[in-house]
Amino acid sequence: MAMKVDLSLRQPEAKDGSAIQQLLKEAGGLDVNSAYSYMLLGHYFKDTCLLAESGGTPVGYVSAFRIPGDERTLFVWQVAVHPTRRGEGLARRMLAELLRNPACADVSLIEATVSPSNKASHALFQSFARGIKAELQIQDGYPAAWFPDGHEEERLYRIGPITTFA
Ligand code: 9YT
Repeated sequence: MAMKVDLSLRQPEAKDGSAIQQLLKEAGGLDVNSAYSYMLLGHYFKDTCLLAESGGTPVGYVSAFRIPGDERTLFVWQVAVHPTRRGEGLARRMLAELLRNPACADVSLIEATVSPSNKASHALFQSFARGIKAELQIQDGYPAAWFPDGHEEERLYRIGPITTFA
């Protein structure tokens, strides 16, 4: 087995957009959005996004934003981990790091949508909620019928109240 180079976590920048899109392609199971959308996130939402790199290559990524008009809620858009770096707790580490960021100091609720086949995100949010003794509610989100192309439904996950990272 190849030696694993240490990980570093940092905020993404606009210029990381193409490499992040490539990570999403390799990670599988998530929507591969345009490189441009990852550039926008790195440009305008960098405070609430996180990139994990190994040897300068992205191996983990979390995108999130504070909901306009409801700034205490952090919407976690995508949590992606490269197949070669699964099972190391990287997703959890990125989420915790994000919440520790001063930009998230007064966040008290996490929302995300997760499709039924996305077992990794389901397990992540379930164990994350348990770890901080918060409640996890799973509600209807976006039904499959709203998507054009055989996309699964997206169920709405809500985790709160969050106090541990305050
Ligand atoms: C938390 C997370 O990664 N959700 C995925 C939402 C959606 N299926 C997407 O953007 O891939």
